[in-house]
Amino acid sequence: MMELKGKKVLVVGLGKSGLAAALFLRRKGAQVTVSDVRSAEALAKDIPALLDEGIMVEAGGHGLLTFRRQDLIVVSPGVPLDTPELVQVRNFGLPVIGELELAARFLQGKMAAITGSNGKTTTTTLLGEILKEAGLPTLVGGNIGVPVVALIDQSTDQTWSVLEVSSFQLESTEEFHPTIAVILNITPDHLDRHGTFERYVDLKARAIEFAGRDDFAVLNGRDETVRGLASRTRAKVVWFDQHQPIPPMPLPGRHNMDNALAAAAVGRIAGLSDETIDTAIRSFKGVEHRLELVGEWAGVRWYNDSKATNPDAGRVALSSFPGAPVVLIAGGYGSGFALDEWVADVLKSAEAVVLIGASADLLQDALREHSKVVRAASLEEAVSAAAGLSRLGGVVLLSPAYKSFDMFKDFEDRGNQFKALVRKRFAA
Ligand code: UMA
Repeated sequence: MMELKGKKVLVVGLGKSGLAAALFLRRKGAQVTVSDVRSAEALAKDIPALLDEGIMVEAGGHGLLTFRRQDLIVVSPGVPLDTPELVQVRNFGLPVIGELELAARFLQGKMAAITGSNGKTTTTTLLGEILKEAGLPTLVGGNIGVPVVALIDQSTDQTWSVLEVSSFQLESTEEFHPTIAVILNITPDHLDRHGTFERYVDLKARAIEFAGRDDFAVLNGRDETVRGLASRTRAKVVWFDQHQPIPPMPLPGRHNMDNALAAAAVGRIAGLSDETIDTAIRSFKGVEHRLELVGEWAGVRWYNDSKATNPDAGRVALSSFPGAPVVLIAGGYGSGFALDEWVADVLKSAEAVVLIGASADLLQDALREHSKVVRAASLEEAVSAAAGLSRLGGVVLLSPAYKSFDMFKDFEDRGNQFKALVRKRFAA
């Protein structure tokens, strides 16, 4: 455990992670400053509580001098390591770590970390349910929405912390090595931040690269990229696609079976019985915004898959309803995606497509061979159009394959608006 008392520590980024990290560091006796590019007005909600705790705040930009005056810098996941101020201070030899690395050094008990391009949140949630079913003291956090530092106070040497871990968080780890690390799959995502697919793969590999011989790497043997990572770890490798017996996953789709297999493999390593694992999986209800059933009206099932923020997640959703006529609502913010396979799957699996958002022009062109593609200027218009195009026994699927930031605050906002519009239309 690192000594923080009296140390000058800068926290970069004042979102969920930065706020939790700053308060934790202060409680440990550090002299804490927080720096954020947002204006003081934008940060007004959090500043008084920080000042009350004796934490200094730099708003409206990152000052190089502020960065140079520190003993340690803790970055939020959303802050890239190639931010100029961070590059400069790292050249001076100043330690820069992420909120995950900081938290992992203080978290007691065992850690299971789940990473991958898709399925992280479902697998993390399911694994949490499995460990709870076994009566083990379990905490769930990380990229799923609860900063890892916020778990420290509740952890004991008996605790299992199940952590959803993103490439953004892995970028700033140094020795983070969970007892069990799962890599579900790797397909291109976040290339606008990481630059190349190779770099993105390298970041995912960090989930297992610092592991010791007593740790476990639970890997997907059917994913070629993941398979290639087995040689980059000292941990014992477990291929989760070979788990037997196959668990009874109630959620649709091959990908959900993979998520269940991965969670089951971790449960086994943790020493749980197949019966306990099966009971938890059987009663699993899934996660909001991931192929979430909103309801069924007039013989049509409406699904909210707003979390599909890249084409691969969109493909996964499209493959989940074999034989059913699907009306797909897609489009949004983002660039640099390879669309060929998504387009092929849309042509094959979607009877009609409603396009929304910033990528609508691009997608309309990409889908020119599809006979039924319409445009909608708002999500409300998209819901109306989809209702008109849907058929008995069919599915309306919001699975955008793009990020949400063109029209919404985030993917949760997009999913919530969708559900509200659908329910207003049918359930009122
Ligand atoms: N900021 C700076 N300088 C910069 C960049 C950002 O000061 O150069 C500031 C912003 O002005 C803002 C703050 O940093 O005030 C935001 O920090 P953040 O982006 O790290 O957001 P948090 O609220 O701390 O949320 C983070 C994760 N966000 C990201 O990775 C972008 C959340 O994942 C995570 O749930 C949370 O920590 C708790 O661990 C979200 C996410 O979008 C859901 N993750 C990506 C994904 O799933 O695809 C990786």
